[in-house]
Amino acid sequence: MATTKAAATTRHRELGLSDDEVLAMYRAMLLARAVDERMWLMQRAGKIAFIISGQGHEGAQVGTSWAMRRGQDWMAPFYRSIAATMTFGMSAEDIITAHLAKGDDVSSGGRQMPGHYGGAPYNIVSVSSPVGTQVLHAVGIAMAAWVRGDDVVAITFYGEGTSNQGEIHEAMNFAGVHKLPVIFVCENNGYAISVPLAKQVGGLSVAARAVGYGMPGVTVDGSDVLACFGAAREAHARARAGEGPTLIEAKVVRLTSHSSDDDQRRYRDPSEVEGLKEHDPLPRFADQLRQLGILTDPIEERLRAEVKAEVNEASRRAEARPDPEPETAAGGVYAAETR
Ligand SMILES: Cc1ncc(C[n+]2csc(CCOP(=O)(O)OP(=O)(O)O)c2C)c(N)n1
Ligand SMILES: [Mg+2]
Repeated sequence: MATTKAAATTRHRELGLSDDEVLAMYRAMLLARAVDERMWLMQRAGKIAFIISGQGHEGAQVGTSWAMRRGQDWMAPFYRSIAATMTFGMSAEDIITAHLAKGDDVSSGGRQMPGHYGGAPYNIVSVSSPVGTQVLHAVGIAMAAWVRGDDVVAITFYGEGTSNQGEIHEAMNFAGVHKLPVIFVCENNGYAISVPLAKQVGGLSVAARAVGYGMPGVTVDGSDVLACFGAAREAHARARAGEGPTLIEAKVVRLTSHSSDDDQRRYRDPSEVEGLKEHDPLPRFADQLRQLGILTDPIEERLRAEVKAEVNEASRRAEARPDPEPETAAGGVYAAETR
């Protein structure tokens, strides 16, 4: 065990992370999971129309987003990006408010579907429903930064099913040709709703395609937060140095059904679902931090109590916010309305 401890100690320090920072990363994951779980309850209680969960993806999201500069870089997320958008600045209250479609929600004033995160104050571009469009947006942002000479890196997230869409290949090839400062994070959870990986990705590897786009492709264990951080930190440095984009494929697990409208028992064996728990990034990170003595029982208790209080307060405040005015329903849809 001593060797493991020594190796683990060097690992986060070698990545430039302090003990406090890795604990903050763990807290961020706990908070994202707690917000996610609370929203399932709110959906079941009829308060939220629909929830599409990030449970199982938190390690990849917190790890990669942690390498970005909040308020300077840009993020183009997807519908599972609860932990990523929260790491980039959105609060528990922002996320819950958006799901409740309240009138002053930062993402869209209550006019987007649940899971369509965004926030101008946070440099987070709004999610669009057709999967993969956000990848083009990230490349456009990186292109604009390059043209203007701004020190900006764009990061975008999407699933492995989405990685087969035509515009993904166009976006990546364009970014590769022009060496744009963009990081592509594919959260490969092995399913596109009910369709398993073998029926979506011919070569079974998303990262292997990177060579054809003219960029490095890295495969990481998405349940290993530090591995994800390390890959993103390197990709960020490469982007800033003018060396172009990176494709990171994070192998993650989808711990829930695709969404609250789906029932994975119809296409996933119960033993498979049970086996996913060992890849849950939360207990895995907790174990690593415990081995180092960074996480102890009293610290874990304190963190869980803080997170619970934060989610309670966020839900209370979000529920008390006003609904949108009916006459704003078509706002942002027709050009004439925006004048
Ligand atoms: C262009 C387009 N096609 C189909 C859909 C319906 N759809 C929504 S999510 C999804 C699955 C995407 O799977 P993946 O990219 O692996 O992401 P995951 O949900 O597994 O995280 C599909 C097919 C859509 N929203 N947009
Ligand atoms: Mg998938």
